[in-house]
Amino acid sequence: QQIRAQSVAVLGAPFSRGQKRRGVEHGPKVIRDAGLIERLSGLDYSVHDFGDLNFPHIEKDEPYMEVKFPRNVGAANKILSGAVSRAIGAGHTFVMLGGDHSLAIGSVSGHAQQCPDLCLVWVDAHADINTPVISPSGNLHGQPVAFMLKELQSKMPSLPGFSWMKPFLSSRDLVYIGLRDVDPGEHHILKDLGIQYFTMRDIDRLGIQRVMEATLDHLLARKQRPIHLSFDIDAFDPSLAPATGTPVNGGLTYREGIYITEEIHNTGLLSAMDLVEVNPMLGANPEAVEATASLAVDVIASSLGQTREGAHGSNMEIPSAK
Ligand code: 5AB
Ligand code: MN
Ligand code: MN
Ligand code: MN
Repeated sequence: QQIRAQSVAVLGAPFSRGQKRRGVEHGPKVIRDAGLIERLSGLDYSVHDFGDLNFPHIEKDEPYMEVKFPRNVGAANKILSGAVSRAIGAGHTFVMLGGDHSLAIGSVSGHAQQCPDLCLVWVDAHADINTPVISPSGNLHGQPVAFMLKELQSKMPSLPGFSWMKPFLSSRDLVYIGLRDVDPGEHHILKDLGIQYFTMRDIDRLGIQRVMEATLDHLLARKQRPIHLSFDIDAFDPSLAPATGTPVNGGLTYREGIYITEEIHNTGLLSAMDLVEVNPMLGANPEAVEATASLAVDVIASSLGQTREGAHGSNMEIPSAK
């Protein structure tokens, strides 16, 4: 089953209410300004840039328990979910530019509407699996995975703004890579549900090659199915990706990050991806912002088939000597 489409849809999601810092809503603009569309057009795709979504601003949005902006986050994700479902239904490989990571709720659920058997690779310093009840911050960008998992359904309060969505993912269809800042409640959930994860320590022990082998084996050994890659730029070391809201030391090297995306591409099964948490207001200077945005472009291009070894068309010949 080859699901690789020859067209890519790019959609910006300028949204920041899943956390408290301003600026991450400008992520789509700086990633485009770093040359994303040109880079993807250089690969073998027709690129459809659908621009940025328009999200409503819901004025009255009191916290629910400790959870901040539930109605705004719920409404934005409902809109995003519909847009992703339509793009995948039209046959595109889908790329979502965030915005904060609460947007994965809409992105992955919209993808799942078209591809109910999808699996999820979550590349992040964080597990983003707090339930609204255990979240230490109340920020929804630290909770998206909890909304997706069937196994957590009974632990999830009904938040205002989320009546449109139902959990759709089994915990065995998810693998984390890059974890190094996991809250106690999250750690309990990971262990309790037996979720497969590879922390930075696991990458130190095994090397990224064996981590990717185990990741793809876990998700694809029984059957080939569509992959959703949700890539939080804070998975990288802060020296490489400084312009982000929740940096954690000791992250992925450039080569580890690109190896992850090359291996995902090589499966031929990547169906949709998110690139989230680029915040241009948090770089110490313009260079820091440009470095982070350009890294985001490299991650997306590599996920879609840009290789380090190079490539050439099948009709190429070595020109003869004159
Ligand atoms: B990100 C924290 N676990 O729940 C929480 O950047 C951080 O999308 C979440 O991975 C980080 O607030 C969310 C402490
Ligand atoms: Mn995240
Ligand atoms: Mn993170
Ligand atoms: Mn973050």
